[in-house]
Amino acid sequence: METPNWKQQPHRRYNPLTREWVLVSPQRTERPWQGQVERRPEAAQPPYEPSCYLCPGNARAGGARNPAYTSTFVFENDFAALRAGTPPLTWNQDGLLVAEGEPGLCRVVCFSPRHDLTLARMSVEDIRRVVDVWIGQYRELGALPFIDYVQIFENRGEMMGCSNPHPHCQVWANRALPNEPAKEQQAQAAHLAERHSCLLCDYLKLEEQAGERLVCANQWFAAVVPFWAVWPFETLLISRRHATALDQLDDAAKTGLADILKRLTTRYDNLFEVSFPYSMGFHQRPTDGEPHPEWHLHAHYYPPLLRSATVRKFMVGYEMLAMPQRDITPEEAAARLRGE
Ligand code: H2U
Ligand code: ZN
Repeated sequence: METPNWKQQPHRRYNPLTREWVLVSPQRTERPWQGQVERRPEAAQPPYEPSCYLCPGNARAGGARNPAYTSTFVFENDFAALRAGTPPLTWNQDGLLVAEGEPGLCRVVCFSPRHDLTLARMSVEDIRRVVDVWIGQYRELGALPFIDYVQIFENRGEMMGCSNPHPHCQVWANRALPNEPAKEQQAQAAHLAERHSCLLCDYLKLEEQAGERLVCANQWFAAVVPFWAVWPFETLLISRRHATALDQLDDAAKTGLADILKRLTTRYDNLFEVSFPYSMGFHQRPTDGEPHPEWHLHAHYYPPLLRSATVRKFMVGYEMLAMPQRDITPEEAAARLRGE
């Protein structure tokens, strides 16, 4: 099927994972690119920062002290949003006032003892250790009877609410499937039931044929600007082999994941020559004990930067009240991420 020329006309695109639409207005970026990019020099971070609550040996809020760790380090979040002992009480008044007690756990994962590193600047070998920690956390937390979903996510950069440049991520695990994975689960289950194939396996085949939205790939993973992207340089990292979760990756694929994480974050950093801010996270099989063949392991990257290191995208106005909207097409965003 020949793709219409979407470069000129406003149109909406369908997100088959969430079954929602995004408005694309490419004519607003038709004006030629000025090539001018404001750069904001970044303050260089020291390898060890005495006031950092994530650096080895330092004190955290609430009195705990980090060990002198030399690789990765996991601890219970001192300000956890979820608590293990929360009773799962329910409250329902006429179907309109509805609430449930939500038990869960929140952890913080330090990627490296080095305060000045980021995933883009860590070695593949060291990122592989982080991948192993993620798999360990997914397994350990997912095995708890009151945990049906494990969300691994990273906020990077002040703009995305990251509290500290020290390389780290968070793991929140809870009883009920959260909204975003719940939408994706419904869509993936429906696709499997209707077509007897996996939604993201099918989607990735189309993207590999088209090529224009591919950002980078290795034998195990591919990163694309999804056809339905909302954030200017949003990407979707997809396992090329069907795997429902991180725990199904074999040894080579785990290293493949470390490799693609480094490549993708490096492409982001190259875009505006800054340590690129984003929120990212994995979506994968819930840990409710069901096999969930419909689930396909992937990660979303949602970066807020738009035209330069200082101009960012805000979800305001029309987007809060009506629907998400973007100006730069996913095809153009992918080309820029590839460095074209
Ligand atoms: P973010 O940078 O994504 O906010 O993650 C840092 C987390 O670290 C945050 O959730 C926790 C915060 O609650 N934290 C501690 O657990 N102990 C501390 O001493 C400070 C911050
Ligand atoms: Zn630090």
